[in-house]
Amino acid sequence: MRLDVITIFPDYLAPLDLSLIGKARRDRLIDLHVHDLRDFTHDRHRTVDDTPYGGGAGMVMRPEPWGEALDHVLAAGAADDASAAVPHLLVPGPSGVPFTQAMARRLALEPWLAFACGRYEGIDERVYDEARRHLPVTSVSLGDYVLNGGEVAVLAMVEAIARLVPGVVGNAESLVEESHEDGLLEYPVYTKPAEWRGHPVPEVLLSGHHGKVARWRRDERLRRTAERRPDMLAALGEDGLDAADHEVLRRFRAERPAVAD
Ligand code: 6GU
Repeated sequence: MRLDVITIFPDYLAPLDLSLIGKARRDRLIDLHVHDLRDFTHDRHRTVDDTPYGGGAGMVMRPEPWGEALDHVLAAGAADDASAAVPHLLVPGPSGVPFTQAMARRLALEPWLAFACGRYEGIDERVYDEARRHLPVTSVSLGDYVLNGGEVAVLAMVEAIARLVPGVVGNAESLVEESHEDGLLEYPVYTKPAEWRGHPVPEVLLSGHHGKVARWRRDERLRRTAERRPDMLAALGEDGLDAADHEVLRRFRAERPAVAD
């Protein structure tokens, strides 16, 4: 998979040299290119922003450097790999569609992704209009809060996507048994010692009884999801839960009555 990131802070992306993603790059599973937007300016001050038409607070990123940077990415990608058609352009920002595990799974199947990191009040809208003439363009948000720029969001998205590319995570099984893969949060985990600072490991996990362990883990997933993410339980609906699940949830709710909002 080829990844291109355009940013005025290339150093922000340095962590992508580390850990699993760094290894995937060295193994040539991920071909990551970071581009400095200022390399596509032509004035002495390497200006990328200007005041907004219509007035208002803050600065807007000018379209010309973005146009040249995207032209460069398209040309460089095509030169490196004639089979790569065009990238899917992802634009991180708080006004995008929610980035989810399902979206990460879909994007992990694509051969070429490009990320446009905006700063200030955003990028001149015509950059998207122009890009959409040649490429699929998707605005994506990590959640309902505001970051100063897209770089930290790109770190998160690249990690979420790249770990789903075959070969990047050694143990493919560990990708399946995860929060957000099947609509429930993950169960709590424990390792040795069996007792630590007066806290014992739940006894069922030491029993060697696989059936009981599996039921306990399912119960804990239901309990956690009901407590932390009632929206996920609702989305799972009746079909996602069986009679035993409903009984666990009923007992859990009786123990801990819901707080009215
Ligand atoms: Cl993806 N980018 C920025 N700049 N802010 C955000 C975000 C993304 N997601 C939530 N807030």
